[in-house]
Amino acid sequence: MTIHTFHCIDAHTCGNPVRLVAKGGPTLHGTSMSEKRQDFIQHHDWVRTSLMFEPRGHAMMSGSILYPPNDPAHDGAILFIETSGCLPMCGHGTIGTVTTALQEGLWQPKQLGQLNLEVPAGLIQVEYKQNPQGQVEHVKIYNVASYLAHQGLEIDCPDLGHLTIDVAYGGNYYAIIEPQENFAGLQEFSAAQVLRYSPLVRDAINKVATCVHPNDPSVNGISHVMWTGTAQQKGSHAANAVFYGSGAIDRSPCGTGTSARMAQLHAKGQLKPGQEFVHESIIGSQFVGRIESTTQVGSYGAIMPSVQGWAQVTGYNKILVDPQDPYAHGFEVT
Ligand code: PYC
Repeated sequence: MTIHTFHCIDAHTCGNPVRLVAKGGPTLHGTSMSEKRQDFIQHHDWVRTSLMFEPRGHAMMSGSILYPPNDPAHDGAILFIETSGCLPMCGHGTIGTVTTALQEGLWQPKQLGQLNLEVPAGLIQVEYKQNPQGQVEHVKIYNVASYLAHQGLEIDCPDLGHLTIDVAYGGNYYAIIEPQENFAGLQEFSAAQVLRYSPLVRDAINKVATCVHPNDPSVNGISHVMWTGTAQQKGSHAANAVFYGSGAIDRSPCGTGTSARMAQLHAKGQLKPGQEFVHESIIGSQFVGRIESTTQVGSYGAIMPSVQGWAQVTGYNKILVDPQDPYAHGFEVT
């Protein structure tokens, strides 16, 4: 039996891991990254679980596989892999992937300082700043159109009580919990409480809300739960903690989450186009968000968000998956 070898470069974006698979990813069928994502989910998901779950990964592990673009006019294509599945879009994953791919010479941009990248959620533009030493100092993503899908949904969360929740899309669907009677705000909540209540909220909200992307029905369901609160860092406008998978809290401020949050605030008249929105994570790291313009997604009013952050490469990781290993495809302790 063949031992599978994956040449990975590990990085983190503002504290959250990004394991980039530079060599060893499967060939995928399809003419877009959305179709290729479906092919991966149906035929190759073991690659994700092997590289993301224990013993090679951990609850927060997140990564990407590089593919050639489907349209040669573009610079590259990314498939996102994570403990929670194969995301349509991942903001911190894009920032880490771009930083690593450029620093390691895996992509040759058609135009210096800019990239057009295909992701399963659509086409995204990226701007980056690379210093003369080759270090990428920051990456700004012009993310997919983001919109408020549901406002004021009511659920009962066991032990916490009644909660009123909005749902917004920023590349994934987010249940957004703002401070209210039974939730005083993230600053009053522990990581253990985020881990305890988020799966309960996610189950309950998916029972009362249907979310299907108007332009791509394969993007559906509320996968992420965002708890919001008062900023703790100088320069931040708000704080958040995003729960995903079966036991992960994003250590970064969450790119798709920040996009979803800006869409929600814009729809409620609390954030204007052009206004900066500095979002802080559970460890205090910051992304700079901005509403670039407004648009429509199906019948929904939407925004075109940008999110800027930085990443750091942490090491080279040649990972072996031996089919004879009883834990070849990984495991989760839940
Ligand atoms: O940055 O979009 C993001 C993200 C999604 C899940 C974890 N991070």
